Amino acid sequence: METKTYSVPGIHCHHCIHTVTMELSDLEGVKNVEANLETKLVTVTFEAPATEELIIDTLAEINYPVAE
Ligand SMILES: [Cu+2]
Repeated sequence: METKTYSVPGIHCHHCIHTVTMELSDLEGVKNVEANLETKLVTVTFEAPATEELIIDTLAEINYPVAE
């Protein structure tokens, strides 16, 4: 199990929080998602088959790309 935090500047409101949380939670292996509206940080706890690459790719696909 791994926990990583990503900066997602596209988060603007509670709808964004909901979307990001739902989409990442749907990934097999993702155990917990916490998205913070004020800091725009998304903390994800996951294990295989989920990977960091999959999480980053998923965020990009739903138009919430992770900041470099
Ligand atoms: Cu929003």
